[in-house]
Amino acid sequence: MNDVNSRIVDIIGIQVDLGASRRGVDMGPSAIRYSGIFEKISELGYECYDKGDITANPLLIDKPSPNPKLKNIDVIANASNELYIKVQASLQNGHFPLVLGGDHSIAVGSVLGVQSVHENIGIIWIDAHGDFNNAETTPSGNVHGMSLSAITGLGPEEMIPFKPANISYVNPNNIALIGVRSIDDEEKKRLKECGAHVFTMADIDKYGMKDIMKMAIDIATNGTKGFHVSLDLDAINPNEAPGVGTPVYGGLTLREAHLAAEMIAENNNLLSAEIVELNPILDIKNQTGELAVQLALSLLGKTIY
Ligand SMILES: [Mn+2]
Repeated sequence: MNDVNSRIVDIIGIQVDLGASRRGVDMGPSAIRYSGIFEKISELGYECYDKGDITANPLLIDKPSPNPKLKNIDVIANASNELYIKVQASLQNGHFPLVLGGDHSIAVGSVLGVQSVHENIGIIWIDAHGDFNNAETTPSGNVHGMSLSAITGLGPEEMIPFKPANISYVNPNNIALIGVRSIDDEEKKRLKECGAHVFTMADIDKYGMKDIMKMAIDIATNGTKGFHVSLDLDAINPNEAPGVGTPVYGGLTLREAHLAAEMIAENNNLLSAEIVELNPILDIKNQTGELAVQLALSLLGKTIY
């Protein structure tokens, strides 16, 4: 069990959907708030602050990208910089930042914000995709598929112009990617070469979620100050989480996702978390928004009994 009494949660929304090809995940924070995230975290015994939403700078939205392989890069880097500052401030105050996306590009801001305070963190990245392309390998130019690569220092550097030189990249050996089932060939090669640990859906079928999570937590805590969880809701099977921009069948069940979140909470090394890629337009009666709240509560230590 987490020591809930010693923890204060800052909810930080970020309404950015320009890293994806399909619009609408900018409404994710609203849908999650609508499902009562603030009240439910408070009921769990935490002190909770809603820090509002970061929005895309309108002056940058229509700015042509200097590189067609990095669509909307300036507006995304700008919003990620704001997120970096907010996450850093939250941790410096001794709070727990809970980031609500937005598309997955914004993870560069949250992860580097945590890294700037804790210096040496691990990451558990739960996702149907690898998010490990860069400008050279991307088939689409959508930067939400490049954020994990950027924070390991393998590009694109343009996503993280705000990273101070003295803050190190995240060591791929401390990264566990879970739930993967859609990955580009070049992306696969790059992930294998860098030393990140990838647990595909086939691995979960074979070993079970419990053993996979044990391994993932070992990886993320090995020699680190703790870890960040980046939950892309498309990791979950689309019949249970239909409200995502890039659904892929054959994903995690609701119970597997909860098991992951509960094991993370029990381990007590979680420094920060984010939930991304919720698209309310594609959702069914906010089912995925409700699910996001339930998973956030499990991450924060809610148990059934
Ligand atoms: Mn993702």
